[in-house]
Amino acid sequence: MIAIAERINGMFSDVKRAIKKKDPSIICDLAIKQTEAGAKFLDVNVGTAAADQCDAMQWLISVIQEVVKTPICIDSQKLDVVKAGLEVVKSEVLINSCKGEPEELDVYLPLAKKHNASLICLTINKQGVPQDVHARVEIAATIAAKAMEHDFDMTKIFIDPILLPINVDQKQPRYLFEVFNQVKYISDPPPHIVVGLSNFSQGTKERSLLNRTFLTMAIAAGLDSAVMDVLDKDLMDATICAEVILNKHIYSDLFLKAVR
Ligand code: THG
Repeated sequence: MIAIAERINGMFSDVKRAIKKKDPSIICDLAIKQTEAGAKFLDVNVGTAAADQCDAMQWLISVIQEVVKTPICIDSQKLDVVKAGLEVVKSEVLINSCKGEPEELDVYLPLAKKHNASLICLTINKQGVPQDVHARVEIAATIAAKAMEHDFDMTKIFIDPILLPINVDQKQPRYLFEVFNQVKYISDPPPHIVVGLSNFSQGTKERSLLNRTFLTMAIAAGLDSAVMDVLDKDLMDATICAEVILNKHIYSDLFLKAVR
């Protein structure tokens, strides 16, 4: 599992406050804790706290890079904020995200290539978020075709089929499992598949249980990455356990420790 740690996001009130006051302590603490918990990337999202989002992105990344070497995932819908982040990032980097439309892919793929970055592409087009399997897979195929056209390394593409909260439409989880299964056959090698896991339980009770049960089922269907709460130990344990069950790690009685 390529775990992308979700917590450095201006959506959370402590991070929002830290961005406003330019107080590095909370950010450093989250960077270190999430790294120790097994994050492969640290998602960095400025949210709505800052007047100048480009400046806030650069400040966050600089603060993080003072304490950890963990790769950064620049999370913004705005191209200028992504570019600002790319200017200061020293590590391996993942751009989060671009829409699966040809015009947007023609901008983001060359940008990612220039910075040797990986790229999350959403299965969203001009019509919005498709609600069925076929339309999502079709957009995923467009993304893969564009990546090939730009001679972009497919193992640096992450397809995000958009995970919606379970209380919005209970048919969606099964659709997503089907999408995970189909995306594996889109190219050889296939792209990665990623979701924003905590979306799934927004507005519900039993958030942690819903998230980790979805994640173990999703791993079985082919999901190999998630923006997730790596500080949720039960979630991380369930992830490791699912991967042992799928024979991705060797079983031993100490498998949780051994895989960590
Ligand atoms: N796909 C991709 N990137 C993403 C998402 C996605 N990045 C952002 C988001 N979705 C994933 N990250 C989060 C982070 C937090 C929450 C959900 C998704 C969350 N936050 C609490 C809530 O809304 O209830 C906030 C709690 C608080 O304020 O303390 O659930 O889908 N590529």
